[in-house]
Amino acid sequence: MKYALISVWDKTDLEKLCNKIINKGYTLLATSSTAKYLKEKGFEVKETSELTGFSELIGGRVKTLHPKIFAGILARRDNPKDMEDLKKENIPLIDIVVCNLYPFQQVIKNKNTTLEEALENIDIGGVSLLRAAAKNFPFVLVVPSPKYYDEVINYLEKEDNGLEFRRRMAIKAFSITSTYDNAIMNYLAQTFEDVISLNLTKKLDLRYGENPQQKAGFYTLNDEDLPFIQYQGKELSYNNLLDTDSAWNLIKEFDEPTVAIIKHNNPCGVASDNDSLKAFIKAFESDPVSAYGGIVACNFEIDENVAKEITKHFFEVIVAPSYKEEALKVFSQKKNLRVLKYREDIPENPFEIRSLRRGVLVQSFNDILFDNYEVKTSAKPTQKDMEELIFALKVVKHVKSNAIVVSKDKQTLGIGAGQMNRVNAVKIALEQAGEKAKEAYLASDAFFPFPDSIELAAKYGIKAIIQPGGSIRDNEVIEAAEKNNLILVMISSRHFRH
Ligand code: 93A
Repeated sequence: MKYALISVWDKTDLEKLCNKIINKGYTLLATSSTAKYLKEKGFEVKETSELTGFSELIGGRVKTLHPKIFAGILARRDNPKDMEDLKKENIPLIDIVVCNLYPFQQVIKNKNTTLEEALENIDIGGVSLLRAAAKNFPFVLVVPSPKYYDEVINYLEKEDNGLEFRRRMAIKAFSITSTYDNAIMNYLAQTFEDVISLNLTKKLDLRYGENPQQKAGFYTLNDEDLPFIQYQGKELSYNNLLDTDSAWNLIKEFDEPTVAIIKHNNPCGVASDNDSLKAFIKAFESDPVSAYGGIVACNFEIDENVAKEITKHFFEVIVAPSYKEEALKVFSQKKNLRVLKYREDIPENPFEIRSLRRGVLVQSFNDILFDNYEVKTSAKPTQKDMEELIFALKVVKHVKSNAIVVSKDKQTLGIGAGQMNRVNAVKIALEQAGEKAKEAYLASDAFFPFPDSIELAAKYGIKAIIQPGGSIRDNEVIEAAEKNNLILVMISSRHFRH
């Protein structure tokens, strides 16, 4: 008697597969609900409890956890002593294991799930079945998901030796059980210190990495789906994805309609405006030269007018939370343009991870703009001044350090990024803003170590500056601002981005 054990939560396409299995001369052995389901569909099935002599115990927590099941899966078919043991105990061989697990990951997505419900959805026996069958893949076929039923049917049809196919299914099975265990770990983890599980699943093959000589792929944690939907355009590249993520994180700082254009992982133009079309035009006009070939992110639904304006220029990627149908029609005329919808229903990574050549760094996300602020000069900001400063600060938080942003009317005018000293970043931002720096606002991602940056800003006519304090020369910096009639606001948080 050849046995195939069927124990599944997800019953998708199960009949199709079982028909083939029966057709190949196997007897179906199944756990209670699966057996009931199959019997209703007209299959002849033996219940696992008939084989073990035990009815399912403690509310189904023990269904298959029995030597009569596991020895039948794990026995080495070419080992006489193993086979002798089975014979002695009257244990049949189980050559196929079709199993998929309690839907723990789905259950915990629901915020109302209690700990008790979550624990009840931790599959123990199913994981053991998958692991046992996968371990013994030289002899046993494991089928860990309905995704593979078509391939399995094909395999059963061909009846070649099939070792390579069984190995591939074994890898899938171990991948599923390890992802499953990681999801449990992450769920139970209560604090940052607990959360150290990095379980990566490849979701996209990328043509290459940052450069053509580098291989690359896109992976998600805990087997989450891709966080975006691509409507059209060329294949996404490694750099596209990197820049798109930066662009998205930036615009998520803002409530009002905001557009960010990103180049080489730094914003080159950012603008907010109640009118979304104006927000795009302002962002583009911040720095039209750099915007060429950039990534455009909008935090609003893109309509036809905005789409028409965008398609006047060359961009690599457009990303938005949603699109009006007419907007997608406009974009479709630019075949190569990648148009993405960002999926916010996909959970964020629980922490930020960066890879070193050896090891990885893990930190919580920089989700705070500032807790409190203090005006350090006798010149005081109006509410509008504060709004303008906060706009600049939200942008500078997403610029590589040392970072300086000059802006006015919620439009960036100059951005100094990635400089090794702060005064150079100030110079670059101010030079780019030029005449427009008059009465504009300046934000710095970290403190000014010397008063030179303040003096330079004053020369260009900057009205107000926002920066985290903390330099041993804070007093000299404040003095320089006072002397030049500038408004200086100090905040509590630094925003390095290395
Ligand atoms: O509660 S369990 O961890 N105990 C077990 O012994 C066991 N064996 C299989 N859950 C167990 N399973 C799982 O039950 C399978 O992974 C499958 O998802 C489900 C099928 O049980 P039923 O056929 O009764 O619905």
